[in-house]
Order: sequence, then structure tokens, then C-alpha cells
Amino acid sequence: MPGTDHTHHESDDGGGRPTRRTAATLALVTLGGLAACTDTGTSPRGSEAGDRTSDGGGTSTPRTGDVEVLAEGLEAPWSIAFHYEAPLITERDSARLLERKPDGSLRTVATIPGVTPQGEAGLLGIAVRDGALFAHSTSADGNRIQRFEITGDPGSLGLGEATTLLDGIPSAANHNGGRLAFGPDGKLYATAGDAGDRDAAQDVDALAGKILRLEPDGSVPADNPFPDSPVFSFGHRNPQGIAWDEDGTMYASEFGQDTWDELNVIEAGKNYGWPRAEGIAHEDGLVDPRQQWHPADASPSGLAISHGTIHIAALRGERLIDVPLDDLAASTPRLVGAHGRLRDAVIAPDGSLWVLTNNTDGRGSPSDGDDRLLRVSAG
Ligand SMILES: [Ca+2]
Repeated sequence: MPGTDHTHHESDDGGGRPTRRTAATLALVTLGGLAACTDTGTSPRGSEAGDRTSDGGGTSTPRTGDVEVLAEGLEAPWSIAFHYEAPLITERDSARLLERKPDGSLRTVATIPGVTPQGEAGLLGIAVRDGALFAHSTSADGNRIQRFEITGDPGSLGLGEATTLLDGIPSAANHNGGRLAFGPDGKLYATAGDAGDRDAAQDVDALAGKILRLEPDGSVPADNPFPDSPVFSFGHRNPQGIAWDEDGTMYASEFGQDTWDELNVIEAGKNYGWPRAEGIAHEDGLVDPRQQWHPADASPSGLAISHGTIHIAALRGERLIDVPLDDLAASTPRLVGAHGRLRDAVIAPDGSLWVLTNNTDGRGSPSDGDDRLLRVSAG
């Protein structure tokens, strides 16, 4: 990869292992693995939040401020999706697909075959539609999008054989994209990083540095902007979050190089600038981001939209960034530093906001398996 483009990778951008990890967080680790927090008024989490509430009935998860810990013991988790009510979680490096069981514990549904994790590559985004799992992962031959039938019932889910819908998406240890989501149009969207080949982002014949759009069977939609191409938008560096509002407008987060991370409104066939521009450039022919942040304050990965607000999970910024849909140039940071790096944000079937932490990857230290799945108040 270009020697000039190594300054802002998602996983080395924090400058080392977090040191502000709280005593309460360390206490959480001692809880041991995958135990759920569904049963008790004796949680050691009490020290983490002065305003922890107790329902007294033993039925709710202990609260830590406006955050509930739904699962812990995760290792480099990347994406959440729901099969009906059942939450599914990917782990990037282990290539495991996990299920959060109704009792709150985690079990392995399957290990996705043929995944070759390296740096930011591995098992990445997932989406679920009509009883099938769609997974974006890295193989020895690049990133691919695969479909698997989901079998069984919640608590004992399984996966059928893989059907590869698209492969040969350029992959790399950095700028590897990886998000996957269904749009309101029923199409499957995927984000592809430039994989270290920045010029590929401007080449509409290349799959790197793009947002891609497929039919659920992997074919190219007839109304894609470039004939017979899955390319939907181009000029992206490393987009990792996509979601739509109720009007069908598409939003995407993107890692900048070392100056500006971006929030973009995505439209078919448009050029989002990279590498000609990073952030707002006012150049003819390029679509500017609607908001930009310095990487230290953001490094945005997954995003979700509910109740008129875009919620962005930020890695290096170690926060949730809330952006109101009616003012895309505004933002409110939340949970700053409280849970470390955040990787994904999704809206659960009940409308609540779920977030994955991301403190166990890319630090060059032994894995603690102490990443967590959180439920966060909407605002
Ligand atoms: Ca841009």
C-alpha cells in the first residue's frame, strides 16, 4: 500500500492499549466469559454507575447509566444483525457467528469457512433477510459476500452451506470496508474500502473504494448506475457504516486518511471524492460529506438511524455520535471514553439501540475477550 497512506487505520489509530479502562471494567472481566446479566441485583457493575437502577424484580439487566450490558466476553466483534428476534454477532478474527440466546448467554452458531483474518480483514458485516444470513468476509482471494440458510430455532440456530454471491472484492489489512445491509428497496448493499489502492476508488470498473449494490441472489440490479456493475457509488476510502432513513435516503460513514472522517448522503452513481479530496472540498463533480470530523474525534464505523437521529459508533473517538436528520452538520457526542472503541450500532426489533465495543483488536496484546454488546438509550 502507498507509504503515504498509513496514518489512519482503524485499528492502530488509538495509539496503544487504552489506559483509562476503569476498575469497574476490570471487575466485569472477572465475571467470567459469556455470562449474561439478566438475573441479579448483585452485579458488580454497581460501581460503574452512580445512577444504576434496580427493578427489584430480578427480571431486567442491570443498568449502568443509560447503558445495559447484554453480553460480554466477545473478541473483536464486528457486526450485529437479527434473525427475527434472535441477535447474531460476528467476531472478525475467530470468524465465529454467535447467537445471543434468550437467556442472555452466547453460543457459537457456526464458524464461517475459509476466512483469512489479518488486521482489519476477517469476518465482517452481516445482514439477515427471509431466513438467510448474508455475510461479508475476507478469504485468501479477497473479500466476498456469501449467503447461508439459517436453520433451527433461537437458542439452537445453525447455518447451511455457503453460496457465494460476489467475490474478488479487493481486500487488505487496512481500508477493508466490510459493512453489509439491506436497503428499503430490498437490495443488498456492501461497503468496500480502497484496500490500499487509492486510485481504484476512482475507477468505476474496480470494486475497491465503492459502495456496492446487489440483488439478494447476487445478480446486479437492472437499475444500478453502471450497466452490469455492482458499483453504486465511488470515490470512497474506507466506508464502514450504512443506513437509511424513513424517506429512503442513504447515509454512510467513512474513515478519512488523517484529516477528515466523513458522513455522506449516498446517491447512485455519484463520486465521493477519494483520493482527489478528503472531507469537504467544494470541487466540481465531487459530492462533499455533509459533516466531517477529525479522526481523533470519530473514526466512524457502524451507524444506525432511529427517531430522527443517526447514531454512529466511533472507534478512535470512543463515543457514539448522534447526528439529527434535520441538521446533518450538527452532532452530539455521547459515552465519550465510557466503553472504549465502538464498532457497530444497530436498531433492534424492539426499536432499542444496540452497540458493540471494540477494545480487543489491533492492540498487539493478548486477547482478553472482554468486548461487549450494549443496549444504549436512544438519546
Ligand atoms: Ca469523500
